[in-house]
Amino acid sequence: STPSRPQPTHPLAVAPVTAPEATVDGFVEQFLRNLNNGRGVALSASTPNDRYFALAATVRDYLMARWLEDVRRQRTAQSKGVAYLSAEYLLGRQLDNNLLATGLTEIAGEALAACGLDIDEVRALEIEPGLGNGGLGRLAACFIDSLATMGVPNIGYGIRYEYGIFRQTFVDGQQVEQADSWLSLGSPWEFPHPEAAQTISFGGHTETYDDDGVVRSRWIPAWNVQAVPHNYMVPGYHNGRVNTLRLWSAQATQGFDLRTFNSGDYQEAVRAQTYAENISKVLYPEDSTPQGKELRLQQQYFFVAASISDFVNLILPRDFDLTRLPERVIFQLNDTHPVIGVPELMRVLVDEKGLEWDAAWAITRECFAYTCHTLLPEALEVWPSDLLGRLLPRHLEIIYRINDEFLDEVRERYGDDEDRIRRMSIIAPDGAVRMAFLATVAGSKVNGVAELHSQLLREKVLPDFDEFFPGKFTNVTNGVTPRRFVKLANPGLSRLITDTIGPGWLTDLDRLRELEPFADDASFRQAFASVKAANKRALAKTLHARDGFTVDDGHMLDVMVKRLHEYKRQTLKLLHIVSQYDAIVSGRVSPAEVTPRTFVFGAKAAPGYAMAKRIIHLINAVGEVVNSDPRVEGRLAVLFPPNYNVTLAERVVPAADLSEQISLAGKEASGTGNMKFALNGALTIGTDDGANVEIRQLVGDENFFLFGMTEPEVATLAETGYHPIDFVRADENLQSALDLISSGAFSCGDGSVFEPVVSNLVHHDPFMALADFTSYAAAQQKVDALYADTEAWTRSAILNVARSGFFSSDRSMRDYIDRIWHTPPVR
Ligand code: NBY
Repeated sequence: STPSRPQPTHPLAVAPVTAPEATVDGFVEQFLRNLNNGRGVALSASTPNDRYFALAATVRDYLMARWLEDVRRQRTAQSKGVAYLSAEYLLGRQLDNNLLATGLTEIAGEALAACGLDIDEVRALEIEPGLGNGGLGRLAACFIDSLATMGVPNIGYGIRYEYGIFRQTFVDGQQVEQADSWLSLGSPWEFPHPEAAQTISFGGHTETYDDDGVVRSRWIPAWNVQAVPHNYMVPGYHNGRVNTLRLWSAQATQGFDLRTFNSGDYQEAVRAQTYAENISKVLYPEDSTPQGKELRLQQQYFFVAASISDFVNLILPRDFDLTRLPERVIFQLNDTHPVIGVPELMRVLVDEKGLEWDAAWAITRECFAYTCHTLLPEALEVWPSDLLGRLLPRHLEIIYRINDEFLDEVRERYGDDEDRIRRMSIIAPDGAVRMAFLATVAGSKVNGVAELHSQLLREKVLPDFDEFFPGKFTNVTNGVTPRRFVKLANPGLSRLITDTIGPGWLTDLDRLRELEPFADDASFRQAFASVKAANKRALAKTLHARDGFTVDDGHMLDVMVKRLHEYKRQTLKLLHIVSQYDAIVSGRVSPAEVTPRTFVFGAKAAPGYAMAKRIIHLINAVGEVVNSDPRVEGRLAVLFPPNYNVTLAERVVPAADLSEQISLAGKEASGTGNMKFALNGALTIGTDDGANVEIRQLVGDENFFLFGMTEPEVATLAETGYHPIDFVRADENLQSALDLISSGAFSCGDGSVFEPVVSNLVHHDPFMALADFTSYAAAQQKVDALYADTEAWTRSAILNVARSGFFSSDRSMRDYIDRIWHTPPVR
């Protein structure tokens, strides 16, 4: 039944919703009203958390009228929108971002000051929602920011994890994980709608039935959970647009519990409730290595089914002709995590809406597109068919039929090339469902996330599919939002840029090019260098307050922040630090000859990834020794602040001089940290990998420190046989650094502590760190040489900024729109 609509008569009730007055007085009034009426406290009795909530509510109030208007517009417009399906959104703090979007930053600061409050103290209380692991989740957050800023209708769909990525602490240098209870004080940014919950089913069996002479299949599920939507505002920058991020939270269904309760087993009823609510309890902290656990498949289906139902049954008009679904939506699959949406849409169209299979398949193939974010074979998700069949029996049936029909087409094209058919089957020989293959068969387009990645995806990961589906594969190089990662993170640089070329660059980042001539302007260089110096002091202050670290003023800041993974090669950097230390303490060089550097690491290891955790331990151990050895004379320092997250990134990135992007060529799909650093005027030392390739092409060889093997060289070395020991023998510095670790120099004389790390490198070295060491060390000497020439360094840094406008996520969104989505902006 249609819910009754109110029939208002009062003029205020029929007028459009309005925002409070955008003045200091208006802000103060609204803030106090929110404090009094929303929190139920007087200013004099308020806690810091009350003030944070009231401030957030006030910012929300300014966005509300626009949001309501955009929600209405998106429902009534006949145009096509993007439904971005992502298991992760690594949002970062919301308050500053939303203040920036509304243009209220200064007014808010003055308003709070007029209430006797310091906005910086209030701001510091926000706990960032860490609903993602790393690059993939942060990319989703950048994309929804850009879509809102470009006025493209978009809903982001995902999971409202009660616990996000774990909080990392170090105990004796070793990682210890703590639960991230980011919701313990509530979140002022979300709008829960329990009354609009969707029922999501699991388990049971399928049966066939006769539908007027047609045999159809239907699903008789065994249990349900409720998916409760929580809406978040996604404001565009200074454009009056507000899109929606809709995250689903799992709740037990009442009927389900009641049945058990009526049978007298109260304990069992509560257990069932807990079981249901576990689905959105915690983010899986594995990055690039899927766990294959049942709960994870439950999470995936839970949010995808809720999202598809939301779009098809609630957002579209009731009588919508579903054969026209592709005119209204594209479901963008952020890696394979939401790929179960493919058979789900088929089930909805065929079983629930009564469409014929072929018609439903034609619609489905147009409605999905798939982005792959990896090249590591172990990172491609597969689901054992018994698990899938137990949890989603109807979906497994649908997948089998999709596969049968697909393999028929393959046979038609190639005859009985059984080898090819085995290679291309969505069902692996062991029965597992290959989700990347399913996404590729179903997707209208498949894209990689940087030129090199897309090329390797076509040539090495999915070559049969590239041949079979000409035109399906494309590239969209990643990008980052300049609002958060330049304007908010680096206000000093933003001011300098705006003073120099005007304010248009923030929504048209190519305009940074206009800075190029200023690289040769001594007074601009001076201003640029003093911004960098101020950012370094600000970081020093943050690290001192946060972790008790001291950062030496004159040091080069050499930064490697990203997830801890062997392919990213934190050990390569660490070996170089150890070799520099070794050179000093063994007297081969005097401290005065060493460029003073502070090395900053930030990295979380997946809790079950033992080698990654050992490497974290080793970094901390090296830091402990190097930082306190008087022979170093303070020329080298290793800092590893725990719990690297978006908030810390916003401090570290603007302060960095040198950006370390040193993955083994062919392993890092793109990287996005690399882009953030270049945009903030750090120079990159990096391999020919991921988006580094494009960064180097754009900023110029002379403004980028390239080292290491290329991807084809890596492939050749792997083929001919890689023996890391050969590279150790060929480089005395490397040999000596490894020996120093083995001697127990960083483990109180006990060489066994880090023996697993050393022996893994010397005997296996799966990511060829040792093969690239000599080349890396040589590139680091070039870094030192350029850094000694302050003017030349600054010039290069300016050119990095001026030539990195391509890496705006606005540009990525334009590419998605042109190559994949074909969604017009709505004015
Ligand atoms: O996606 C990253 C890539 O490593 C990076 O090169 C790229 O820039 C970025 C954005 O395109 N991939 C990534 O972050 N992958 C994951 O986060 C991830 C997380 C969880 C799982 C798999 C991959 N999982 O299955 O649990």
